[in-house]
Amino acid sequence: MTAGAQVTSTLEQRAHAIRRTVLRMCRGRGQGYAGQGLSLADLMAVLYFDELRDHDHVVLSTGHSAIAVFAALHEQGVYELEELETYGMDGSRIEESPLEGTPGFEITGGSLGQGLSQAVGMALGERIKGSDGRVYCIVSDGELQEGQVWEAAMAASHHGLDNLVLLVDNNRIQADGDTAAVMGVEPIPAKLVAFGFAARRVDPHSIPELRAAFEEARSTAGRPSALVCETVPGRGVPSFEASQRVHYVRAPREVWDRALEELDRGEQARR
Ligand SMILES: Cc1ncc(C[n+]2csc(CCOP(=O)(O)OP(=O)(O)O)c2C)c(N)n1
Ligand SMILES: [Mg+2]
Repeated sequence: MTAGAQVTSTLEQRAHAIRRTVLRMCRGRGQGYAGQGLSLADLMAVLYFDELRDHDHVVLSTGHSAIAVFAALHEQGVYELEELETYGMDGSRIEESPLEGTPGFEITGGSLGQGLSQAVGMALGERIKGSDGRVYCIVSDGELQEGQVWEAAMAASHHGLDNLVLLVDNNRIQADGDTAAVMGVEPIPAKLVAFGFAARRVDPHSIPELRAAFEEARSTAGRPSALVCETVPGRGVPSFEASQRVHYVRAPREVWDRALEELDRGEQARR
C-alpha cells in the first residue's frame, strides 16, 4: 500500500468510527441530527485527523450539526461515549446546538448565519498576531440565504484572508424541505468567486479529494478559499440515505440498532 493509500484507509476508519458515535448519540434519546452527523463524518475525519494544526480554529456556524464535531472530539479523547449518549437530554453538556463554553466549540450556535462573521474576525486576529493559525468555518446551504453570510464573505476577501477556509455543507435540504424550492442558493461556487474567494465543489465522501482540496486551499495566497461540499444526508446508512433525507430524525431504538448494523456491514464490504 502506498503512503497516500495508507492515510486514506486510516482516515476512512476514523470516519466510520465517527458515524458509529453519531448513531449511538441519537439512539440515546431516540432523536437527533443524524443526517448531518453521518454526512459530515468524512470531512470531520480529514479536518481533525489530517488538516488541523495547533493554532487553528474550527468555527461551526451550523450549530445543529454539532453532533459531527462531538463525535470527532470523542475520537480525540475530549468526550467519553457515555456522556455523548446523553446528547440532547435535560442537564447534559452535550446540547444539540453547543455553547461557546462547550469544550471544543468556539462559538455559540443555534442562531444561524453568524459564524462566518466570527470566523473572519478570528482569521484577521491570527494575521494581526503574526500567527500561522488558520480558520475553518462550516456553514450550511440554508445559511447562505442569510445576508450576514455575504457581508462576511465580502469582508473576508477585502482583507485577503488566505488563512480562512469556508466549508459549505451543501446537502440541498433545509428544515422546510429542498433548499432549491425554499429559496435557491446556487450556483454557490460562482457566487463565492464573485465575492473574491477561490471556490470549488468537492465530493466530501472522498477522503483523497478532500485532502487535495485542503492542500490547494493551503497554497492559495491573497484570498480566502471555499470548498462547497456536496454532502449526502445519512451517508453510510443506505436506509437513511433512501428515506431520511430530512432535517431531523426521530425513531425508536430498533431503527438506530439496525442503522448501526447497516453501517458496519457497509464498512466490512469496503475493507
Ligand atoms: C437565524 C435562524 N433562523 C432560523 C432558524 C431555524 N432553523 C433551524 S435549522 C434551519 C434550516 C437551515 O438550513 P440547513 O442548515 O441547510 O439545514 P440542514 O441541511 O442541516 O437540515 C432553520 C431555518 C435558526 N436556527 N436560526
Ligand atoms: Mg442544508
